[in-house]
Amino acid sequence: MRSFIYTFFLLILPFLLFSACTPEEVGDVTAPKLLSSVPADKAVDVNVSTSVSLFFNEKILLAANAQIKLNNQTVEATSDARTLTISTTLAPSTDYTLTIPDKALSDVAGNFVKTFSITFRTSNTVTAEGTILEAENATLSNGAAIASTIAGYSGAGYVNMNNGNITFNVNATENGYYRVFARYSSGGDKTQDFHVDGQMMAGIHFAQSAQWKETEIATVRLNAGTHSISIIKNWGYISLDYLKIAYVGNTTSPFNIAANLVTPQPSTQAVKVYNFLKENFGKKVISGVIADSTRNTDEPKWVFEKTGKWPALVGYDFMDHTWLNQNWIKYDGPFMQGKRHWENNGLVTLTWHWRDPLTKSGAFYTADTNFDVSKVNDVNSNEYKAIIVDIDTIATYLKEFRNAGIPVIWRPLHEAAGGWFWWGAKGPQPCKALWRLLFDRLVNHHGLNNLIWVWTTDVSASAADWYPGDEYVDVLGMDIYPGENQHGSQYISFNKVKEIFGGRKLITLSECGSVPDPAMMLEYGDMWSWFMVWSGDYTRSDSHNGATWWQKFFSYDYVITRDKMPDLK
Ligand SMILES: [Ca+2]
Repeated sequence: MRSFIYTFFLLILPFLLFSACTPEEVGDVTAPKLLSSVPADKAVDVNVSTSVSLFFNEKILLAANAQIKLNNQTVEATSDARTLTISTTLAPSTDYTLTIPDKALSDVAGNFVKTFSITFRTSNTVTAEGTILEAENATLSNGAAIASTIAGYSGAGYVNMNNGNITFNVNATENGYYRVFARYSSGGDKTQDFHVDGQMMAGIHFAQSAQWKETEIATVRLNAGTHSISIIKNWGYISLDYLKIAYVGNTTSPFNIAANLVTPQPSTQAVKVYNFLKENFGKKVISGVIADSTRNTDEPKWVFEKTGKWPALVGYDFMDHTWLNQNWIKYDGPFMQGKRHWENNGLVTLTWHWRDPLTKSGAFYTADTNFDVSKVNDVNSNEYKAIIVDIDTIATYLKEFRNAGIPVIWRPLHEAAGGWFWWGAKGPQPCKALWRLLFDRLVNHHGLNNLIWVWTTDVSASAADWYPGDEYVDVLGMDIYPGENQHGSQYISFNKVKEIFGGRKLITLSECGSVPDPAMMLEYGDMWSWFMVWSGDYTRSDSHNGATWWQKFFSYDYVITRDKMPDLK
């Protein structure tokens, strides 16, 4: 036994060590072995800035005519001792196969490495320059399919949405805001839903475009890390070529809210309410609910019964008030109920579903009336005269509020750009003329100095065309019905309104279904001046809001309920 140990240390061990350290010596018949690689074989989410390198167990030599292939393209490579480095620029969201062919690499003894490959996939890392995420590389579902019929696409094709959805995985490099552009083609005007990490964030309007068209669709806020961005089927088919995403920065531009109301010499109380809205804007949100038209106060009462608190703001509607002498209409409903609410420090808002002024048919939907709003420009037309009669009728009700010292947050001609109400049926010009006529008639002719004027906008490309103007509007409202159980932040729309109108006006959620969770408003910065939930299921059903959500809204100290309101009389 002793002689074996002696032999091992003196003769065998030195030979083993010597062999391991100098395999290139004469008698070496073993080719270099791959120890590891960057990226590792079968790696996913590989950063596009990664330098591709292979590491071997011994020094390697690179053949002069080595045809090293990356996705079938020959690439430059350099060897340095045991490392082979590939010269290439990786694209995001791409599957790669790196192939080292026979006779490309050897050790110094001339033992060639047999052909082998490694595969990896790059991530969708987004930078300030913008990253293109081809739709054909995204995850498709519900029948969305790759196509190539429409020429001029980027990458290897595009996706026909059909009835399906397209989901992109995005790797945000930094916390902050990212602009999202879409290159698409569409046979008509369509709308699709935009989801981030499974939350419905905004409805996206795609204008008709037979050719490929790149358009900005949203600015999203992402924390560093991986996120999913989805285009979800809503209405109509589009073809999507790619999304392009670019990092913007970590802040948004500041507001510069108008100091004064647009009404000259407004009432003391209107000024107090406006100042209150301004003081709380961005910090707190005022809770509100519609009072189910003129007929009752069931909705706020229901909220009170479920939570023990009244919403701070209650909405009423002059929907029936231009129908004269109808015994079923409670003409004094908005005033009597609004007055009681105001006396308890609540805020009053009024909408006007303005029924056809001429025929008195009761219709206000474009589909149900051919009332021609463009006649607003012809003072001799019957339409113009009927408009004036109706405005004067409504003025008598607004004067009741004025005479009682009650400011009215006044929101006529809502959702005009949608075109579904007659006041929006003929495009922006007659609608703006009607708004200015309404303003002039109520403010200057009737002396209504208690109104705070709310214009309901959308965020389409034409939103600014519909705007009556800074001198006629105090607050910008959006009506958002995000669908059932969608309490995510609506900051994309909020920030778009701010951007389109220059941050000079307060922004409110003038009507809504599911209310964004106020904690999300705080986190994402879409602290709307107030929210006003619509009646019925929108108020009461758990699928929209319901008792549990109302209790949650009122549990936040930055949600203003009526008991938290100061006396603004
Ligand atoms: Ca494409």
